Amino acid sequence: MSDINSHTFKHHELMNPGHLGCPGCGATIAMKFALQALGEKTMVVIPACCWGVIAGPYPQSALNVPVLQTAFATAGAAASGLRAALDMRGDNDTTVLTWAGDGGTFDIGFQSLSGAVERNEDCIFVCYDNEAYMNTGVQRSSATPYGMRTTTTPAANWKRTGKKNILEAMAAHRLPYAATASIGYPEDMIRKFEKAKTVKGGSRFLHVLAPCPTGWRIGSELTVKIARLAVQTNVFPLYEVNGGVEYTLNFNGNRRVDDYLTMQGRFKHLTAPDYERIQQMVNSEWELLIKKAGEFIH
Ligand SMILES: Cc1ncc(C[n+]2csc(CCOP(=O)(O)OP(=O)(O)O)c2C)c(N)n1
Ligand code: SF4
Ligand SMILES: [Mg+2]
Repeated sequence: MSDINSHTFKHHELMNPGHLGCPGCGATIAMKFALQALGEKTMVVIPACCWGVIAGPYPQSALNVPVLQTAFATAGAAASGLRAALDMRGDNDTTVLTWAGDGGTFDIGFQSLSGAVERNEDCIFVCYDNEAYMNTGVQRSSATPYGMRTTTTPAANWKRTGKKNILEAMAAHRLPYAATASIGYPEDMIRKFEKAKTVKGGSRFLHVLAPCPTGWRIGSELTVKIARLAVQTNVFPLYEVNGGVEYTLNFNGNRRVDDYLTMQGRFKHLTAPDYERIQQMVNSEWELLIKKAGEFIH
């Protein structure tokens, strides 16, 4: 990738060293990069999720930007109200950023997000995806991948359905900009947040893979490595969609899914035929993406 390792940070640190996340929390790293790109004129809307805890109890805060905590299902609506209030005050500069987990995006928050994006609200909507309801004890969501054990898909009943393709669902709203990002590729992620900030004309959506050592049953030192492997195996491809239709692929992975799956306790029950099945699923999604992008573009 041409520009993936060539970024210089523009903004000073907007996250404090202390926070209430677990050691190695990918969602915490994701926020650090997002704010480095967006800068201090940002207001963050957080529904119920791990980040509702990570930020800390008022008057303490891990963030040096304002935070509005809202109900699990309502990030899109709360952000719309905040945007309207800022606009009434003549403040068009401040970025309104929703920061929801996969449960608050793919599942219970989906109607609110879809409504906000259909109205083309001038906000950046982010899903930090740790692929389950982590804050309440690792229950499956519709972002949980095929093969994962969670507390609601335990033992032999590991999840047998695939992950919802949230980026396609958002692209179907024909919003100005949507992209995937991984905390394992900070330069690419920061570039996408900077782009989301400058794109005018309505809603932007970013889907960020944020591994969770607790729920994925990995060592806290492996978060970034796993986030990179997800991209290198095409399990979580990096791409952008302009206007809901124009696809650009940012990275061409060539490793087998086994390299990703075998490092994680959440998949340790899987056998060779399961790896093969998942490889086939990944390959067919990747081929669809190539068709949409026309070709792989650096
Ligand atoms: C209406 C409602 N139902 C359930 C809850 C309990 N709850 C709080 S956080 C959470 C899980 C959030 O999962 P996700 O959005 O994926 O974020 P994560 O915790 O994984 O960061 C749940 C079920 C709630 N706060 N409100
Ligand atoms: S449970 Fe997972 S997402 Fe939540 S704070 Fe811990 S590491 Fe982060
Ligand atoms: Mg989650």
